[in-house]
Amino acid sequence: MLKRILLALFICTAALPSHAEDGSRLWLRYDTVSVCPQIENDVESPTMRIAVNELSTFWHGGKVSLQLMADDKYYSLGKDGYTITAKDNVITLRSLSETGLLYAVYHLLRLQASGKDCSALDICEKPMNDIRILNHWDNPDGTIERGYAGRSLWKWDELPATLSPRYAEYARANASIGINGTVLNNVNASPDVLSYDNLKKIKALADLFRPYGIKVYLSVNFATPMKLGGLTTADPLDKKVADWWKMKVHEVYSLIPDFGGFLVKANSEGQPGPCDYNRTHAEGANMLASAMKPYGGIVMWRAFVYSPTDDDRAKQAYLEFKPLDGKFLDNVIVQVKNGPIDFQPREPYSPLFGAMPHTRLMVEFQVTQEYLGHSNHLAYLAPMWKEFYQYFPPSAMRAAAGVANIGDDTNWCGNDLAQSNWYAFGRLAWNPALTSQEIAEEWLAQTFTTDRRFLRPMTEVMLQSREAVVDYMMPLGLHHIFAWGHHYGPEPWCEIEGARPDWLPTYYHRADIEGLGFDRTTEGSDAVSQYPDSLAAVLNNIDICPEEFILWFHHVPWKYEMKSGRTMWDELCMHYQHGVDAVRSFRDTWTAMSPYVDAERHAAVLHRFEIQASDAVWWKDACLEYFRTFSHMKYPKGVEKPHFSLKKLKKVNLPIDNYTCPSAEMLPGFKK
Ligand code: GCW
Repeated sequence: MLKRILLALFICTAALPSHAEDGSRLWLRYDTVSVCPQIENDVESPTMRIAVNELSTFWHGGKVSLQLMADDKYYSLGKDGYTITAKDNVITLRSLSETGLLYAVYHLLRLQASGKDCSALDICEKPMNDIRILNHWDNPDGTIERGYAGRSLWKWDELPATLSPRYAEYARANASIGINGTVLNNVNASPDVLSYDNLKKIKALADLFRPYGIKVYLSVNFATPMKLGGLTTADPLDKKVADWWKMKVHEVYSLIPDFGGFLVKANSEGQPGPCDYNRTHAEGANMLASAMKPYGGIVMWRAFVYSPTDDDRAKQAYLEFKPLDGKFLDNVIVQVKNGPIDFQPREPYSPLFGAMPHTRLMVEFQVTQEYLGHSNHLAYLAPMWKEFYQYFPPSAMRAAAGVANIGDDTNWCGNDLAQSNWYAFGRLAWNPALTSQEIAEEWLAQTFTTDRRFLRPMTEVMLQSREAVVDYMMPLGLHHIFAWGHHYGPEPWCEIEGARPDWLPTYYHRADIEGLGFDRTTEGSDAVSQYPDSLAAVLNNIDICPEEFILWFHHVPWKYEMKSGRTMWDELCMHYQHGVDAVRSFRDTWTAMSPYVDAERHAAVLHRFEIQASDAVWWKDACLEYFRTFSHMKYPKGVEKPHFSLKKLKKVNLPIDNYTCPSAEMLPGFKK
């Protein structure tokens, strides 16, 4: 008991730094206590020290008792589950594991920070997914593929000797939302990642993250035995190759005994893989999985494959992976992007989900906004991820990955509002049944203020934001009409001689004199038939296909009558206009929020909204003016005339390396 009290007193007298409101504290802007709460805890360990420290520093209520339990109830909640009960002015947190207790502590602090009443609690939590993992696309040179928040957090040159204080802050933020794994490097992986020197750096991070319940994973290059090991082949059925991997895996585990596993992008976009040796993805994955098996490690094998020679790109992952169902070892999880193409503003779910009942599958979401306006646009993504779960129930999977939007920017994510997507990813990976609104409200309350005059309008803005982006970029099922290379602005007309056709917008929108959209019906590419029969029948029929997917599955005549009674062209125009109007209203709402938000973050976010509002017009003008060269139809009433001519828009050259404000530079002085 004496030890416990001393610990609490020590922490309470420690001076805490005061923080500027620069976004660096994320949603963890707890007020420190002046009177130390009473905390009861019998376990002394690094994890419990963090848990007790959090409570001693930030818990403003009465006594809290932390209890490790080992009975049937807690076994059934699993190692991450926990309960929180409040009775007679004592709050009791119970779990099978210390990590579970840490999660319970963050739950309690979240309730407090969101202004919830904590006097009568009876909470029982068990995560839906066992693995809740971020995928960083960070390169050894400090750049981040599709990263829009500065450079990599990982300072490889300084590791392992120097540990940036941000590593622990990162781990703490993840633990606070239940994220329990991190893949540190890009799926386009350098073989050097597995060099002994580099593994020592990885070990330093793993040691730091461990008390927060976070395991470290690595993306590996399938040809590493050749490039690092000097072998002449990486054929997974070659014994020397398998032995090399066993040796390397042993080395990894001797440094990091709880190493999580490997993530592999193979035979995709130029990466090496088993197919280079006429082996299947299952043969490649199983060879690695066998090496991991003795240590309890897993292999996450990506199903993101497509080649330029075949027909419809949307069909290819299914065609390649479905025949392999049941052939993967049980420590392989096939990681499938939520949609069949590539993280577009709206995609139907990937038909692989549900098509491989004898294989462990996990979903890969993209938290970083590669196709959603980078860190300039607000697109709160909980509604998008919930849309996926609505078609494909979460109970069928035990793992979820999110491509991180985190960099070394002071506010971590480039845009303060983009922190909500890191937060929402974690919360939904834990519990996909949470509503988008609940998550938005608790994030806003913790990140800014619990004042209802702020929460009500801003929750609405968040909830509408993703649909607005779909509307001004790619409504009605349009997809991949981005400018070449950077995936930021519109370039539906893009033609590049010699380029892969499936990297060009014209491949996807198929605009012609008749109409617009990709015919994926049984008369077209037949991608519809990859879905379960009942759904395929709906998607295949233009009259009942959900309109948000109509141009994904059908080549629709310009004058086709939509449910609203408008022609498809008019409907398209109305969606683009709605997107533009919505973003202007977001900007105006945010402007009116200045009494509730500190000046620094208010100005930073307002600047991004200005860019987004101007980008929305750019998108609308570029797409509609271009498609009009096929439809030859007029803009309907209520749709603004274009601000820019197609000729001018075609000349736009985005400064790709400068992500801060491309469109404002391009459209000087543009105002609504
Ligand atoms: O969306 C595409 C991106 C690539 C990415 C690839 C993938 C890491 O444009 O930058 O590469 O997907 O998911 O492998």
